[in-house]
Amino acid sequence: MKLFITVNSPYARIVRVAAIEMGLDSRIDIEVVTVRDPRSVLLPHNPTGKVPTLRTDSGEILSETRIILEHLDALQPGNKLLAANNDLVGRAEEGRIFGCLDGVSTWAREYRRPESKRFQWLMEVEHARAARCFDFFDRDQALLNDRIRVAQIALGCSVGFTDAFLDDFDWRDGRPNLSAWYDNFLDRPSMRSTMPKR
Ligand SMILES: N[C@@H](CCC(=O)N[C@@H](CS)C(=O)NCC(=O)O)C(=O)O
Repeated sequence: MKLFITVNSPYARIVRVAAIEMGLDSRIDIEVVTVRDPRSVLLPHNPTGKVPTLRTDSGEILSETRIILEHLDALQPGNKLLAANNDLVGRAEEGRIFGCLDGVSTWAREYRRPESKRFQWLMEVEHARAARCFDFFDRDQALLNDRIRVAQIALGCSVGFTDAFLDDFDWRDGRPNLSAWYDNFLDRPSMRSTMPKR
C-alpha cells in the first residue's frame, strides 16, 4: 500500500499513528506530497488533491481519513480501533473529535495567513468552537481513560496539531485532565515518530 501525506497534516497523522498501532506500518510506503499545488504528484491519483490518500494493494485510491481507517481496520487481526456501527457511544465520540479537528484545521489555515488578511470573525468562531470541544474532552473521563482506539488517536493528533500551530490558544489552561492525558499519550512511539514539524 502507499499512503500519500504531508508531514503536518493532522488527518494524515491519524492514519499514520493508527497504522503503527495496528502493526500495519511495514506494509505501507509513505510518500510526502504537496497540496493546493497544480503540479502535485498526488493529482493524477486523486483529483481531490487531499491527504491522506491511500493506494490499496489492489490499486484502489481511497480518500477521507475515516474510509482509509475502515480499510486498515478490516485488514488487521487484532482489536478493532474504530467504533463498531452499533456502538453509538463510540461513534458519537469519534464524531465530536473529527468535528473539532475540522474546526482547528480551519482556524489554523486562517492563522497562517498574514495578519492583515485574516478573517477575524472566522478566527473567533473557531477559537470558541475549539475551547468548547476541549472543555468537553477535559471532562470526558470515559474517553480519557479508555484503551487506545481511533477516538484517542484522533484526539491526540488534534491536540498535537493545536499545540504546534495555534500559538494564541492556551489549550492547557483550565484543562488539567486533557493536558495530563496528552502528555502521557505523547509517549507512545507512534506519536513520537509522527510529530509535526514547524
Ligand atoms: N475530510 C478530509 C480532510 C482532509 C484534509 O482536509 N486534508 C488537508 C490537509 S490537513 C488537505 O489535504 N488539504 C489540501 C486541500 O485542501 O487542497 C479527511 O477526513 O481526510
